[in-house]
Amino acid sequence: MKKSYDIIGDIHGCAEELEALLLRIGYARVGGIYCHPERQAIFLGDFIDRGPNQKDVLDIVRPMIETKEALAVMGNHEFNAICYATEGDDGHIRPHTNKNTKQHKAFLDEFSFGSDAYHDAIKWFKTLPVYLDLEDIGIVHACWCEESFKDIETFLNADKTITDAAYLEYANDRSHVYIALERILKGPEYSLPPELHFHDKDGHKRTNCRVRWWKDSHFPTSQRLEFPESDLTEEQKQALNTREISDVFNMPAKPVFIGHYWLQGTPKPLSKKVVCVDYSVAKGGTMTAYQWDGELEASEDNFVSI
Ligand SMILES: [Mn+2]
Repeated sequence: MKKSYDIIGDIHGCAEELEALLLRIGYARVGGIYCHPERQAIFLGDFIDRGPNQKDVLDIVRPMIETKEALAVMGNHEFNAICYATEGDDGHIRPHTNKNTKQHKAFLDEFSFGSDAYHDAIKWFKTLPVYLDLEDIGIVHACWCEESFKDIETFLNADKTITDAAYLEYANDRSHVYIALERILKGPEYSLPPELHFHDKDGHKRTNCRVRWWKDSHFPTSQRLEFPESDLTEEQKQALNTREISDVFNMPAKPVFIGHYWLQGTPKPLSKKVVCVDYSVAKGGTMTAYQWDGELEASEDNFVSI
């Protein structure tokens, strides 16, 4: 069994960068499928949306996963795509609003809604597990949360794929399934006090922000939250530091690899046990991999970027 992994971050339709990265880290195309004699690739999800080559990406990763040259988990973009395609009791589980359709546009342009190719892609997305609890490492798109894994246990199949019943349950935003899947696939959020509401890059008013769940409660609250580029003033930071984050996050015992967070700059681990491999390739950043060879603590020397 292969014990060395190349863990590859969010791809978002950037097929050229993905191929360049695979070649750089020693994969070769044999019979149309990228493979490595000694290593296995692991994809962190978010294959689709945003970038220029949606179909090309699926044509690269699907055969790798089907032949076990690679493992993969589901990203929130594949999950959203399934919900956009699936009817619940009250219309599509992800409503076809302008905002949701716009976020999904690059994919819908290449896979026209309702076509055979579209249904085939959606069916394949459903085969992606929510997380992978491997012997020595954990793999999940946004947040490693064992409590949430337990909360949705009965709504997952043995291979950690999502049951049809879970998608219907998710349509109720007060269900345990909704809360757990949001946390696992999109990451935990924090409700901001009214004076700290902000507008995101699309002009949408945001009343909450992402939590850096890998920073435990020894860090001040302002460092555990993620704000857009505009930094907080010293006063705002101090006001925030008097507030607590009520959610408790247990730090993983083994190395955990995530994507999702659109990081920038030179890759480095988020902590000794948590590594994010998403360096914003679809926003002018890099396609990045972490080469794991059995170490118990993550090292910044193990990143490769294109
Ligand atoms: Mn994501």
